[in-house]
Amino acid sequence: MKGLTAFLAAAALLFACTRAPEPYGPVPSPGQLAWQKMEMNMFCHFGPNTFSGLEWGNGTEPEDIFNPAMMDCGQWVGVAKAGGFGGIIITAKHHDGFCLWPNPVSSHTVAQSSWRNGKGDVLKDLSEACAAGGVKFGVYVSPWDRNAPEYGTDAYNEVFRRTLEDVHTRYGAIFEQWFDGACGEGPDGRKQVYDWPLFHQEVRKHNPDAVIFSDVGPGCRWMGNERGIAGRTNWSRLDVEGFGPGAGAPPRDTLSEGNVHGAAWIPAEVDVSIRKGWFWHEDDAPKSLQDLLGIYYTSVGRNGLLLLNIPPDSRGLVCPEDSARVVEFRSALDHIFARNLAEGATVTADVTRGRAFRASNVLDPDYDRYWAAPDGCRSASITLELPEARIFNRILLKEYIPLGQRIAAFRIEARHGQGEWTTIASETTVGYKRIVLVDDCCADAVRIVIENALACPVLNGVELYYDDIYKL
Ligand code: FUL
Repeated sequence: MKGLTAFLAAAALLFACTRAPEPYGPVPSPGQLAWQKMEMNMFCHFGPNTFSGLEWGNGTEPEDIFNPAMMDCGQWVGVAKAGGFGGIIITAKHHDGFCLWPNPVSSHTVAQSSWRNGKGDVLKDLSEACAAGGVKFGVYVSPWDRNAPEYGTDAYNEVFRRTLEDVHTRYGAIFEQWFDGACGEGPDGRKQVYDWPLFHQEVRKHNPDAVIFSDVGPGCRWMGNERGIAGRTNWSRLDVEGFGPGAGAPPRDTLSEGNVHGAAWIPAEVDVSIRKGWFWHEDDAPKSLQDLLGIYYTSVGRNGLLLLNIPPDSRGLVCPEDSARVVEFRSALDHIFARNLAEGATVTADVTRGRAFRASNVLDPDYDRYWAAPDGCRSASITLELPEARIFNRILLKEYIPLGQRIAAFRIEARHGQGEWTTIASETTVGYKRIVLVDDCCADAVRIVIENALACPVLNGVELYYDDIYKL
């Protein structure tokens, strides 16, 4: 009897330790997870402002101003692919109200312009080019409208719903719907009370997997600035109760860091333009390669998704300066992240959960294989003994977010030869992807010390890289 009890106890312990950890807090939906894995998307601001030189058109621009004589969306898609952007989001309608497709509930659209004799349709061309190129298609549709005669009355909510219905039913699957928070008043002081539940419902009806962006989600959130810099601490959770998009949004530092105990999974999207303006202007120029690499580290490297705006010019093409910069950016990233110097390491942890969750899983490229500490364990460390001393200056960590975001504080230590362990970085959150920049470090062992986690930590990647050229 005693033997049986002991056997059952041992079996229970084994079972407890081979079970996957319970998720902690809110977790990403399948759509949000697929979205996060895209890492970088391309934004395209295009419309009357491309021709007028303005950033916010006032809605009275004649339709004929829109005349991109050489427009070729296949070229935009080519730029996206060269840059490694998995999706393109186009300003189907910006604040000036001009619609880049023949929206039947508006009289301020491509159909009223003489471009292609009123038969042109940017959304049709772009969605087809995206489908042909294997790039996902997304839309920005500004709720604020400086042209719609109904704006500022209840009737506008229905006009906007029908606008969304049109966009979401004519152009195939839409992976992201962007709702801008900007909402100024028209010259006559008109204000609109938006019916957000109606708008969300309309999007979900036609594209249930679309991630809905606004300052407060629900799919992903604005991260509080247009400089490309997410919080060094960045939780993918947010409390939205009592808040709304635009003026009703949480403070910017909250948007940038999220809420540690936030009730909803609303990860950060980092929107920033390759140029000063969102729209193409003749006297503007692309950011430097160093600036773009910095933005990569403060967006993708800080648990954010980078939405980089590359605005087509007045010919309807991405200009050569911008496309060349995109190609340079991609080749720099490919160079920096070419070889994972953690490969070949022997990985151990100071605690074990069972074979299925062993420490060496952090080297397994299969996304769903991860290292997990036992339940109740809030601190743990994982050590990589490298085959020989190696020089690195970027440490990339991945938390297995299908189980929620758990790590709140960690440090990275390095050891060379028989020397002491030295702390080379101390940080807070990890999330989907965290890239820590350190000075050149030569070490034959690296230790990730998780000092504080909200539930047993889970990591599905520890990688080391050496940037020998661009060094920020
Ligand atoms: C802002 C807008 O007002 C800008 O024009 C731009 O579209 C940017 C992405 O969002 O709120």
